Amino acid sequence: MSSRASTLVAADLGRPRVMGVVNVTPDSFSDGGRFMATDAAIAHGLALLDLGADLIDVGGESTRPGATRPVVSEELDRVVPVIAALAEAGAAISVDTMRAEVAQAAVDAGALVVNDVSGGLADPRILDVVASADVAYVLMHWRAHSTEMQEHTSYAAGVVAGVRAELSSRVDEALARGVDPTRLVLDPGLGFSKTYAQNWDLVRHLDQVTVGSLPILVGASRKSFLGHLLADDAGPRPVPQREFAHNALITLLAHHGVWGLRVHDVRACRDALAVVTQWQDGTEP
Ligand code: PMM
Repeated sequence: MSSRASTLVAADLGRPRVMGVVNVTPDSFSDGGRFMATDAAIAHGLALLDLGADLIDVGGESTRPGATRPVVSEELDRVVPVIAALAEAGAAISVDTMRAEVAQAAVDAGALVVNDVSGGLADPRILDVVASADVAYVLMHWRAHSTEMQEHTSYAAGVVAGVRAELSSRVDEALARGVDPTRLVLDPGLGFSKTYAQNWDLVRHLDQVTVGSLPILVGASRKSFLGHLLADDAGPRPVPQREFAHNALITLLAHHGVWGLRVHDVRACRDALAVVTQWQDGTEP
């Protein structure tokens, strides 16, 4: 069935789409507290659009390891006014939430994408919200909430087969609840119940992670496996100094073909994608 959301998923931009992150949280690991005020979050979203973001991902809950959850009303207060203002300004908005109530309010405020890091496990009712609205659904691989996710990194058949099998069963559940498959995007969930080495295994074998031919979104920006890779005697590379490595990684991912990249630094990402486009087909960036 053709819809706004399936068109958004299927559109061929000739490059991965860029999802710019706006975390309206006090405690996200990379930008917590910077965009907590509604005005600051809106201004940041508009700035990311100017820099070339295709989608703005607005989230009100930090998912960094060990984070405690906001109550629903707090999450709603954080994200809904930001989504409404950015949608009004013409932006394509994704809401980063695991909660059905927040997803519904975000859709009502104009969101086009529900980005659920729990793939419908944290609050299964979110699948009903997605099924009954004209929205795309990013279904991420997830095993547990942030307080305990790093206790669940054991994959009997290896992380690639394990993530694929678990994504596949979540896709089955979403379809059973009536979610339109043309509106689905999968995400391997880098950093969520994954060791550093498992993240690298996943990015190296993304083609084996997907289910059928569903498109893949990757969120690697500023994550700790990059900090670990670049560690020296002083410890892991600090969050603000991981961008060059991230850009190298997304260049590789783009060259091998992903649907989307979830990033904090939109300009750096668009620059990398311009290089990939030029490399691949010689069209002017
Ligand atoms: N990572 C974070 C939050 N939301 N959503 C998707 N789809 N994929 C991710 O990898 C992802 C996400 C955590 O990162 P942040 O704190 O920088 O937002």
